Amino acid sequence: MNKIALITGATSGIGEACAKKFAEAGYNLIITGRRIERLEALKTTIESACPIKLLLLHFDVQNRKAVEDTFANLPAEWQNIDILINNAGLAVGRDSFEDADMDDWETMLNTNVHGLLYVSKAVVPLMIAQKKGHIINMGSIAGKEVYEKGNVYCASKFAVDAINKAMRIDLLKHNIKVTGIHPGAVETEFAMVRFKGDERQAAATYNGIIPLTPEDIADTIFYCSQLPSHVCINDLVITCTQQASAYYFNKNT
Ligand code: NDP
Ligand code: 8X3
Repeated sequence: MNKIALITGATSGIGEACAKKFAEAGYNLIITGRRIERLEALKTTIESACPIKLLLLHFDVQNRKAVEDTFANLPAEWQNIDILINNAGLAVGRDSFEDADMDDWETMLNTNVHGLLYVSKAVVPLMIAQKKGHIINMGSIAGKEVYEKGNVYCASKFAVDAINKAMRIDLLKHNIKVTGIHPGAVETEFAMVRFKGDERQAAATYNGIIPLTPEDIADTIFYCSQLPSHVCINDLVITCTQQASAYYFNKNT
């Protein structure tokens, strides 16, 4: 195995689970995030179990210059990226439109939309040069249905859904696969971030259901990435069995 997967937002949750999954399969990994100590800890964990190479890239995806500078200085041996998993993202706040904080909205749009674009623009030329590649964009069920107090988080994931479709059309001529993954509730640090550290509200997100795990999503992404070169899963919505849509849950009472 001499393949490279780049995973953004690998310091927790779905990104971390993807890093472990792809490392077990022998991929060399570029892992990114803002929390460098988490990246270093993950590197140590993976290296103790898997004979692969890891490159840690430490930047905020909202910072266009930091993203551009990082990829402009990517070592030659790390440039043949086979798979890009655009996973870094977040929700901040869950407030009605009239009460929501403009800073929260900007953080979500800057991270989930602009950040994904900055990283993709840096990596796509490397895939075009190889005449192949696979971009896996992390959307959400929130990018398929708008729900109460989801406003701008939903808007950011609707944008990811549109960018995913647009990338697939424009990159078709370059033999680059583009896959959108749209999970429902997954138990990660997502809810703690959304509710700004309020443990009670975060825990309530998963009350009465067995949610998806980050490993469920990593397994699904890995499956999508292992299909024959002529097969591309375009779009995939995945929920736990007790969730049917953004609104309908069969909660244990
Ligand atoms: P986590 O909070 O556990 O992980 C989020 C990851 O994104 C972290 O590694 C974090 O790294 C990174 N990240 C966030 N902001 C930035 C930034 N500005 N720059 C760089 N990295 C950043 O949540 P999840 O694993 O659940 O979320 C991963 C993705 O999955 C997100 O895009 C989310 O919207 C999506 N998703 C999640 C669902 C869920 O229910 N959990 C359902 C559907 C989609 P660091 O803080 O170190 O920078
Ligand atoms: C995360 C899932 O339903 O909280 O994207 O929007 S949801």
